[in-house]
Amino acid sequence: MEKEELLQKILHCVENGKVNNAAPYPPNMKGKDGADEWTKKALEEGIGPDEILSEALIKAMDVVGKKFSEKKIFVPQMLISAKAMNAAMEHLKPYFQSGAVKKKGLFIIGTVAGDLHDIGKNLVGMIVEGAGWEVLDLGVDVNSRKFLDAIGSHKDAVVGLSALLTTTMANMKTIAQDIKQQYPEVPLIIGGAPVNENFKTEIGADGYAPDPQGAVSYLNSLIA
Ligand code: B1M
Repeated sequence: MEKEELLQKILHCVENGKVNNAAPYPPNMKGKDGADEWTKKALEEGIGPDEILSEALIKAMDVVGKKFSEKKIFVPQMLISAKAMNAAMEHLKPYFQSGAVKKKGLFIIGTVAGDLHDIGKNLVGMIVEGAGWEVLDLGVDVNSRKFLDAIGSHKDAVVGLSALLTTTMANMKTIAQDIKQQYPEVPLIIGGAPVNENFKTEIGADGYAPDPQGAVSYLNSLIA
C-alpha cells in the first residue's frame, strides 16, 4: 500500500474514533482495522514515526477540533478520537523514547489544574525522554501543591506546564507564580495551544515552546 494511503487510513481512523479491529465503534467501520493496526502497519512499511505523528495523528486531531467547534461532533466523539490517537501513539512511543542512557537532568511535567487534556503533554514527555532527559509526569489537573511537592523532592529539576483551555490559562498563571515565589531558581517552561511567548512573559515563566522539539531545545540550552 502507498505511503499516502496508509497515512490517510490512520488519519481517517483517528478522526472517526476507530481504535482497533475489535472496537465496535463507529458502526460503519465494524470489523475493520483501526488506528492501532494501521499505525503498526505503517511503521512496518518504513514510514517514519515523525511523519505518522505530523501527517496523520496531529492532522486528525485538528479536524476533530474543527468539527467540535462547528458543533458537528460532541465530547464523546472527541474522547473516542483521543482513544484512537493514544492507541496509535503506543506504537510510536518506543521510537521517541529510545534516547541516551545517561540522563541529562530531570524534567517534571504536568497539565495544569482544571485541564484534562493530556495528549500533547504526553507527547512532550515522550520526546523529551527520547532526547535524554528523565521525565516525571504528574498527570493532568495538577495544582500548585502537587508541583511544589515534586520540586521540593527534586530541586534541580526543570518544570513544564501544559494547558489546552483558555479557561485554564489563569490556573497556569497561579501555578507559575506559586512556583516562582517558592523556587525562583527553578527553570519553568510552558506550552499548549492557547499559550504563547507573551503569556510566558506575563506569568513570569522562563521559556515557551510551541511543540515538543521546542521544549527539547529549551532544556538542552540549559545544560549547554
Ligand atoms: Co477538548 N478542547 N475539551 N477535549 N479538545 C480543545 C482543546 C478545543 C480547542 C476544541 C475546540 O473547541 N475546537 C477546546 C478549547 C477551546 C478553548 O479553550 N479556547 C476544547 C474544549 C472546549 C473542551 C471541553 C471544555 C469540552 C466540554 O466539555 N464542553 C472539555 C474540557 C475538559 C477539561 O479539560 N476540563 C474538553 C474535553 C476533551 C476530551 C476529554 C474529550 C479530549 C481530551 C482527551 C485527552 O487529552 N486525553 C479533548 C480533545 C481530544 C480535544 C482536541 C480535539 C484535541 C487536543 C489534542 O490532543 N491535540 C482539541 C482541539 C485541538 O487541539 N485541535 C480540544 C493534539 C495534541 C498533540 O496537541 O495538545 O496542542 P496539543 O499539544 C501540542 C502543543 O500544544 C504542544 O506540543 C504538543 C505537540 O505538538 N504542547 C506543549 C502541549 N503542551 C506543551 C507543553 C510544553 C511544550 C509544548 O512545555 C511544557
